[in-house]
Amino acid sequence: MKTKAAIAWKAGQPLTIEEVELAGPREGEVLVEIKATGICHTDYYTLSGADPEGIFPSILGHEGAGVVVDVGPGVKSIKKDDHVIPLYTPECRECKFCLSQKTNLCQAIRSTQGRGLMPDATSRFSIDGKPIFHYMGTSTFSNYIVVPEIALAKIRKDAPFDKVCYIGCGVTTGVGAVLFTAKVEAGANVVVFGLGGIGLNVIQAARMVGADKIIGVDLNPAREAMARKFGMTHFINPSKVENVVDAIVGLTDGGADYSFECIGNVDTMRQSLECCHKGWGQSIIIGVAAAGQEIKTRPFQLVTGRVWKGSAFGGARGRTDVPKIVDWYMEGKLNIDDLITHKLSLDQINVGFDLMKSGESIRSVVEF
Ligand code: NAD
Ligand code: AHE
Ligand code: ZN
Repeated sequence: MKTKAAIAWKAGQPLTIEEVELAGPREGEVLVEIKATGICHTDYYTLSGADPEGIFPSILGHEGAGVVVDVGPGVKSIKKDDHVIPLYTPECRECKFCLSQKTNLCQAIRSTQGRGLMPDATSRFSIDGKPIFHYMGTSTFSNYIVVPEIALAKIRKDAPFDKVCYIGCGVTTGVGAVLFTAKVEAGANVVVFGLGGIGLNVIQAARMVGADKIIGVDLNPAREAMARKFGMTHFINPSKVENVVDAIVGLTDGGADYSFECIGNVDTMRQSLECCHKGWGQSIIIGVAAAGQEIKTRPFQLVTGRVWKGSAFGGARGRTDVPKIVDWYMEGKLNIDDLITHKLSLDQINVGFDLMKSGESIRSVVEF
């Protein structure tokens, strides 16, 4: 079949909207009509050329929601007309990683996914017989996609696609980092570096669990009002203080219990560790830094009990946890609506990247 999609032909160039040939689902695969997709900073990161796994030409996008159109042979857990969120972190429930119960990083299809291919090492997308690569196993900047069954979370049918698509990455990443990775407890002091599409979700989850001080750090002064609405109690603009770490330590009687880096900058990653409380403070790294970047600190920071941890997709197990997060939104426990600041058509997708770069948008959502 044909599908309309935004193609990333080369790093650093705007996407172009084209008709793409899409081959049907094979064994264990599912054809999904994407109804809406968010634009995440990671799409921009890969498009910029900074991602060592970036492959071109490809169809980016990993924050979608849609409806199942057809299933391939052997598919058991998903049927036509199901509403789904594609998962860039699948959940096979069979691999060593899934069975360990220690991580959400299912590795069943990670190697082909990282090479822009389906599990059988081929692409379903092509133009004039030449393959176009998949991205993060999802490629939600295409109206129709083929994905493995293990990479789909089945969600309730009354959830609006133009809102819950954001649960495909940003909401789950931010909320999950608080609930599943850090397990923040009531009364804890929390610091959030970067008040964008991820950081604001960290803030709303910190409020949800009853955190005490919730300190936001961002260079963009326009982020303060939105972050306060989501639960931030104190705002630090790094350009207005002499030393960000000292400012946080001063506000928190010695340091944060938990800090979350939601920028992707190795200098703020260091600050995120060093602003933590001696003996127990944990710094959770969410931001994705460019190829070649490295983090550093004095090892004494770790010797004296501060902890550096990473979090991918908020530590969420997609097929299990994503339907629950959709329920939380539908029950009014999570605010997604106010974070979706812009709605676009596929033809306007490059505007979405411009709005992100200029700091005007929190999330832009493309509706098909
Ligand atoms: P975003 O562009 O919406 O937000 C980034 C925020 O950081 C902005 O508000 C910006 O003003 C602020 N900022 C930039 N540089 C700063 C600095 N030096 N000091 C203080 N503030 C600064 O991005 P997003 O969609 O929220 O994504 C944030 C990061 O998280 C990205 O690196 C993205 O790739 C990554 N990410 C990781 C995961 C994961 O699973 N680990 C998932 C989604 C996104
Ligand atoms: N390919 C990148 C890594 C990018 C990365 O860390 N991705 C996160 C999700 S970001 C979503 O917006 C992730 O889940 N990582 C775990 C994994 O297996 O990729 C690079 O820098 O190499
Ligand atoms: Zn993302």
